[in-house]
Amino acid sequence: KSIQIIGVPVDLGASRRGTDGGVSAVRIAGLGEKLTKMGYTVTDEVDVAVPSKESRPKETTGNMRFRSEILQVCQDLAVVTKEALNKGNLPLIIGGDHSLAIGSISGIADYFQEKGGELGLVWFDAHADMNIPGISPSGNIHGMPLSHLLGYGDKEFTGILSVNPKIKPENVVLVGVRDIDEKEKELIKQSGIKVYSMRDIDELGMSRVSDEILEIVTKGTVGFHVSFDVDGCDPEVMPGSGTLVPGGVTYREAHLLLEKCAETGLMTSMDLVELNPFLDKGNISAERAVSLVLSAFGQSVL
Ligand code: DIR
Ligand code: MN
Ligand code: MN
Ligand code: MN
Repeated sequence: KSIQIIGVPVDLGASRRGTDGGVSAVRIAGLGEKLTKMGYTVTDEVDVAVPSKESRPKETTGNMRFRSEILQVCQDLAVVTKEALNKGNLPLIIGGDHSLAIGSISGIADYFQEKGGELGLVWFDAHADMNIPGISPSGNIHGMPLSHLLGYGDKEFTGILSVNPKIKPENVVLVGVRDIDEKEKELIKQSGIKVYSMRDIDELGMSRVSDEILEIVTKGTVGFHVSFDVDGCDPEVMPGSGTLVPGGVTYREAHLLLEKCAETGLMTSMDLVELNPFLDKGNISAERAVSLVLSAFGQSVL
């Protein structure tokens, strides 16, 4: 099996600077080498070009900050992820803030749509990322990717590569959520996507939650993508991220979910986002994130 690692050093979608460094942090933690050791071929590692904040006019306010820059990044990234699949590679996208997922998943979903297949989606996050321009309190695009993939919001973002919504609500699961904006709540309910909150994980346990998630994202689909925002984990596990929310998923629970994802043999691709090495203790968050990615790609103890 062959994996293409795609680096997207974007921090324009968030208020805190520094998620662009997440790409480096994960590479320094040995992602490529460790996947190779597991027996994967890691081919043609590429990066998508992202302009720095300093090189652009200031955008301190607005409905959708750095819209044109992020749109370009997402359009370029969609072409790259689709091309990776066309070449028989499994796309592994490392970020960068979560705005990049509009691009990565648009390319992946479009590839399968052309073949008549639907893509499932596991969204691991402390946040719902279901804001749209006009309801978002921050104007930060990293709080808007899931809504756009479902077809809500800015028409140029929803229309990347094709005009159809990239993902159907019945194929989406949000997990780890514990910080949702007021108006975002309404859109989540309206969309009908399934949400597993921290309470669900506490009451049912991650083993059962994982089984239920995988049932949903594999039913009627060709496979599923995992969009992994490291802030879904507890801040004690992942201190190196910009919008920490206490009471998150433990290291062991996250490993269990991802090991079960691997066991299905149906994971098509993965994003690893929101790592911020400037807020980290050493490089511990990136090192743990790499270990979690290895679980998603089938690493087990024995
Ligand atoms: C918040 C934060 N809901 C927003 N979102 C974050 O700005 O829309 N997503 N941090 O990961
Ligand atoms: Mn997110
Ligand atoms: Mn988040
Ligand atoms: Mn389905």
